Amino acid sequence: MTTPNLSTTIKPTWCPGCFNFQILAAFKNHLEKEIKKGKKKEDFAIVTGIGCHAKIFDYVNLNGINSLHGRALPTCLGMKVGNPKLNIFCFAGDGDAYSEGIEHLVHAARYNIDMTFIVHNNQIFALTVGQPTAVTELGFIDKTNPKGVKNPPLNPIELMISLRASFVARVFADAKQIEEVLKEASKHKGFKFIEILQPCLIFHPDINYKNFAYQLKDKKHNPKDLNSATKRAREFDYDKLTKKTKIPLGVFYIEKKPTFEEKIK
Ligand SMILES: Cc1ncc(C[n+]2csc(CCOP(=O)(O)OP(=O)(O)O)c2C)c(N)n1
Repeated sequence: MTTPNLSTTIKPTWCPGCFNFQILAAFKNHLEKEIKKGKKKEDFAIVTGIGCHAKIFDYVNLNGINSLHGRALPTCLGMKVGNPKLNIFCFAGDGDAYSEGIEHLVHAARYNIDMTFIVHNNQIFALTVGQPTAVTELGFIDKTNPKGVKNPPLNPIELMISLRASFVARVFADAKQIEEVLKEASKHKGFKFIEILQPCLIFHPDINYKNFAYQLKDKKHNPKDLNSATKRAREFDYDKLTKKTKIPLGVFYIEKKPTFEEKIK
């Protein structure tokens, strides 16, 4: 079988060196491998929110919907009701997923929709030039917060585990790490939450994160252990980095349970 062309003719307008290019490359590689294994391009769909991350919609030659800011997940839900077999990859920013659209994320995890939700977490509203989101660190200053952010950041990994989301992972925006987690996630049926730490080179350039990270699999972490997953999730609170900061990466939590599609049959 020949591999269909997954590229479009649209030239990316991300900043040179933007970590979104790593996400794009990994996603296309993953799809190509799935198609080589026998899946059809039409088995997949792409859904995005609005933001820098959402430009990925223009660069991948797949059916789908470039949805509204914060409303990508209800769009996926509707698509799944219409076609439960569709393999949906939904891309959202942290503004999209954790600020504007947090209510949808909570319920998508509860419903256990069988789909993959990928958050490009740059801890900033990037497309609108750098306002803080729900995961921006305390004290961050911009024109909308001249005295600095006063509310502590949300911990999305801890939130997802507390909701018993059925697959919870976090990786750095490195194509190899992303491809690996997509491969792991493809074996799982249910709501697959994957957060990608994706520094924004202009408005939130935390490339330093790599130096604080460790891989959960190197610590023999068991993703079926809820208590251990919660403990690991609390190791990084998304606030300012200190000498003691540790950022666990990899699969935190996996739980097998009935999917939304099975429940509405
Ligand atoms: C309902 C709605 N609210 C606000 C906006 C304005 N807006 C467009 S992009 C954006 C920022 C997106 O930030 P994020 O989701 O974190 O993605 P990023 O640009 O960082 O990839 C905002 C606030 C909008 N388009 N629609």
